[in-house]
Amino acid sequence: MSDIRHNWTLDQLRNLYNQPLLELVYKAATVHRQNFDPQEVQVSSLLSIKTGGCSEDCGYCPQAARYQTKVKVHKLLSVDEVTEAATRAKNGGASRMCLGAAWREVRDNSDFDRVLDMVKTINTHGLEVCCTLGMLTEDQAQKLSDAGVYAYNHNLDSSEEFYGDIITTRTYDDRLNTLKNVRKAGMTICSGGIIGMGESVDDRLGMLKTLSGLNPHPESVPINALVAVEGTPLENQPPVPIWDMIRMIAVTRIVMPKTVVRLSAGRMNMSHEAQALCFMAGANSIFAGDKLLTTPNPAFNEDMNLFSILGLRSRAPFKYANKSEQPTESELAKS
Ligand code: SAM
Ligand code: DTB
Ligand code: SF4
Repeated sequence: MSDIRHNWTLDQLRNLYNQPLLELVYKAATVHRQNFDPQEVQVSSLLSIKTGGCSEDCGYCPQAARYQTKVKVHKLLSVDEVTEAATRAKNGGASRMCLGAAWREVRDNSDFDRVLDMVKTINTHGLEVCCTLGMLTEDQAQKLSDAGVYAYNHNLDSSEEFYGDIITTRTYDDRLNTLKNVRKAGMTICSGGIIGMGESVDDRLGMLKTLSGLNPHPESVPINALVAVEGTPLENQPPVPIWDMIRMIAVTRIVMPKTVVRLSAGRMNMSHEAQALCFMAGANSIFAGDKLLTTPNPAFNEDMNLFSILGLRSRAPFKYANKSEQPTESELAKS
């Protein structure tokens, strides 16, 4: 089993990232096999429960009110609408439903009460629930946890140094503080970022340094390739080379060996062969279903076809004991 470390230095991360690509993939694949069943992939379904009209200025985001994008603004969905979507996701083979809201932060009002009802209802359908609703106070985090939220997604997005180039309406410390509240309330942490926004390799690695410095490590780390959306300040960013995505996933796998690494946004621009290399490099989760929050994602059947070609299978919900996200040694031995 690999050691869990919280003290990776930037130099060590650079050495990992810059080694010959196939060496890096081989090392990451080895770490992956020591800690997970490499044929198992966790499948999440995403649903935007409140779309657009957000007060923040995140440069990548089509849901920020200040940018002219084609996103159709929608107020908070009803519990029934969300239940219907959860049933579809479950029948499609997802183990987790992730509810996203275009909010800066949660407010203590009837919308929040409705989200708590959504969470309780989805749990009764046997799906893990993840929420991504913006910043949380300690008290709000506890309410979500009590309602049965399994994971809270709150991304650091990039390094602290680059953060201010992309977002000015909140700080890196605000993000870290919400993560602290999530941890305190007993939910698992899902936190990662985006590559392809114009950041340097050091910025990508700086983010991994911060994430791997958290103790315990986040249980899941989504790595998104920027989806450059018309109307956002980042609309003209060139697509990130797939080799960067593979390197980023591999380094994430090596430095957080027991964390679920999610190959997140950006798969519409990736071939099956490219995605196969990402799985080889240690990715073991995806968002499935033909829509992310507002942008397209591969169709569910296409992903199941890819799984069948690669010999991968979807992980069952609540599979591992005590929210650890990875098998115990005896569970691994049985797989
Ligand atoms: N409003 C909440 C927040 O910002 O935490 C939750 C929803 S927000 C859309 C969730 C995450 O989606 C962001 O932190 C960002 O990492 C990712 N995201 C948003 N737009 C994206 C894009 N165009 N390409 C890739 N990832 C994106
Ligand atoms: C994450 O890291 N990626 C997901 C999820 N967390 C919420 C969101 C991706 C959004 C891509 C742009 C869109 O569809 O609006
Ligand atoms: Fe709002 Fe979240 Fe989009 Fe930022 S990423 S503009 S906070 S919805």
